[in-house]
Amino acid sequence: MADTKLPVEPYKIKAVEPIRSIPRREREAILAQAGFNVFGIPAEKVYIDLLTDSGTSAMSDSQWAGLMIGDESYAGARNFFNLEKSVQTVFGFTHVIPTHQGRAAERVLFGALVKKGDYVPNNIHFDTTRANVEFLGARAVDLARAEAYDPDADLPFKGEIDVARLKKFIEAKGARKVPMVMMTVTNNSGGGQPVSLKNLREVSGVCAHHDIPFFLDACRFAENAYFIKRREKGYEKKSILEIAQEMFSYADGATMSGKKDGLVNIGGFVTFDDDALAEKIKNLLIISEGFPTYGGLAGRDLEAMARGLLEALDEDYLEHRTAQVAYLGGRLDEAGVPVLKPFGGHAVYVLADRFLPHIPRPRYPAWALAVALYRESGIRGVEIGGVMFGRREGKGKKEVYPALEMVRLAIPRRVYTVSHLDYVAEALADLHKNRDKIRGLRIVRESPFLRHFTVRLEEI
Ligand code: P70
Repeated sequence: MADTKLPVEPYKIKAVEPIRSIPRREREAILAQAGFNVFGIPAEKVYIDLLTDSGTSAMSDSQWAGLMIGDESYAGARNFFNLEKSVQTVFGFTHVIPTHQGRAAERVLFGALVKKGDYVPNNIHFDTTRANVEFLGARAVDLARAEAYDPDADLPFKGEIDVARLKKFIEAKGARKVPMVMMTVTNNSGGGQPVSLKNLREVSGVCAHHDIPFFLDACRFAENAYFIKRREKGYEKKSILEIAQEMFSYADGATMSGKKDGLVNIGGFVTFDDDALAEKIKNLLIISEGFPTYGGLAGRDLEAMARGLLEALDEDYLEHRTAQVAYLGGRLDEAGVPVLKPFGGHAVYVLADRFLPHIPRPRYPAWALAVALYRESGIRGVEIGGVMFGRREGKGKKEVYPALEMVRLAIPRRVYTVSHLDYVAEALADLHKNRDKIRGLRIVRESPFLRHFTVRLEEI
């Protein structure tokens, strides 16, 4: 390919979906109506939607063709066996239990393993894993290496677990209180940062020593594998499939949201080897998700995921995807917009506390930035900061904030082109020039779990 700094798309476009920019004053009214929560904005009123890379992928022609061979039998649909084969090829575990999405996989797995008073370590729990652990009365504990919280630390594998801390933690609490250890690949809350095979091997060793099951939160396993190929010594010549297989070889199982590296709009699964655990989980699954060969999905959805999981291993695709993220990040960096580094696998993370130093944490600077970005340019990002991860602690219910206060610009897979990214970069650069005008917010209504999805706020 000709030498270019542009992330040139390794595909051509066969179907298009129109998008439209609406006038600023209409966006202003929509924000007020939505309680200044970008989750409350009708998607048709969004111009460039970087809310999430979850379930927003464009499917390939092969996946669309796969929908037509969807077998909608209640039990034993052929597409289940196709999915089982894909998962067994990549993940290497015997049991494959489909669920409607990642959080359902978490719920049935944790439901079978975790009880009140337990601790579940992770590098950094993302929102739904944390909520599912806490909903069971257990504690979700983050044990990422210290640099994960330093947005300037330029490390190849900033998503790693601090192995020494993990050991100490397990020894302090006693292995009986730790029913499982998880590792999120890539580490979403910490900037979409990968973990190395070396770290996976070490964590696996610690867990094996204490006889604790080790599970990967594998949503973005292919992006993680790509970074290993590029950054970990000795893996330059391995295929993405081989690297993924080695990643999973260190774990006892994985939960998966197919909505990310499964390249589908809906779907997930949990996979592992333990037969007794499979029986327990299938019983839980039948209560809410459905029979174990469909787990809340249509046969056609299973087929799309069976194909998407393999497509996500394509190196040209992964090179382009990570290049898109780096391109947007690089343009923002050049324009003086503070961004987390190095650039991760699925999103650019804007450092809102540096962008808006005049807004204190209790006035939610990242939330304010996400609101301003939509108001000024029709772009929707998401706050990963004080509203999503803040918690009220102690008698006074004083709010405690996470270390990082960010707006995540997640890039949907195979959806946007370079010009869309250019528009985003220019809009944010403009906003940065006028940052003094952005105001903080206060919460007027919130729910006890995952409050960011439904919270209502007002501007101060
Ligand atoms: C995201 C979405 C989902 C997710 C995840 C990890 C590491 C499990 C899940 C659950 C959630 C989200 C956040 C903000 C806006 C919209 C959506 N992450 N583990 O975008 O999977 O959604 O299938 O239940 O990242 O990061 P599922």
